[in-house]
Amino acid sequence: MSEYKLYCVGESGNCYKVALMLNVCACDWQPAFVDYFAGETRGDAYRESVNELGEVPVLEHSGRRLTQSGVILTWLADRLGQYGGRDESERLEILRWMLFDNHKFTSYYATLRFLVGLQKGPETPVTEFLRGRARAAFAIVDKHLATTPFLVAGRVTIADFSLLGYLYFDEHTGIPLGDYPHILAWRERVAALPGWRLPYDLLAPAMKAVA
Ligand SMILES: N[C@@H](CCC(=O)N[C@@H](CS)C(=O)NCC(=O)O)C(=O)O
Repeated sequence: MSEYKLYCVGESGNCYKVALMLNVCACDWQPAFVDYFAGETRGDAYRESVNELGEVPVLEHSGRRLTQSGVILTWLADRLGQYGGRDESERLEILRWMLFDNHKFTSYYATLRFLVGLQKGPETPVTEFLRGRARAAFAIVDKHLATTPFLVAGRVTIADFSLLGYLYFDEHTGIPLGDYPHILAWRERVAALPGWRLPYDLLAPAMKAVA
């Protein structure tokens, strides 16, 4: 049995954020498949025994369960002494970007990708709204990255893993990343880390098709 167990869904960028951190830190970890598409996270059993919030990712370590990718990333950075902030100012900057990610960057983009890229639903006022909000968040990040190679402190941190969580998936969203050249270059820089893998390579065992 591995040291870390990650309850996850293969298609989830929120899970990928944590899987990527575990992998680039060479942790001994294994994915545990959660059948999101069959409603497992919405069931009482999952909410009572795994996560009352009804979400993945959940990281289990030594009998303890942590949820929320931002919390998990922060905990791992502290525990492993890697990819965290080196002083209060850096730690607050990382937190600032991860809060922005959870509210404005991942949230709108992941919902858009779910509706358009995974469910392959039609264009609606909702998808139009989500795309507009995601594009606004992308523009903010692209502008920030015009003057720095990584989001915080000029080096890779958990903030990068958080905001990049959905940007290595290739499902159609109607937002060409080529519109954001600094985001594209940043995505390549992070992909050069030893231990970096594409999402479906890291999370393949947590996908229904292969479980
Ligand atoms: N802010 C959370 C978001 C987690 C989240 O939304 N997870 C999705 C999968 S990507 C989920 O489990 N959804 C289950 C549901 O809404 O029923 C995090 O970063 O961990």
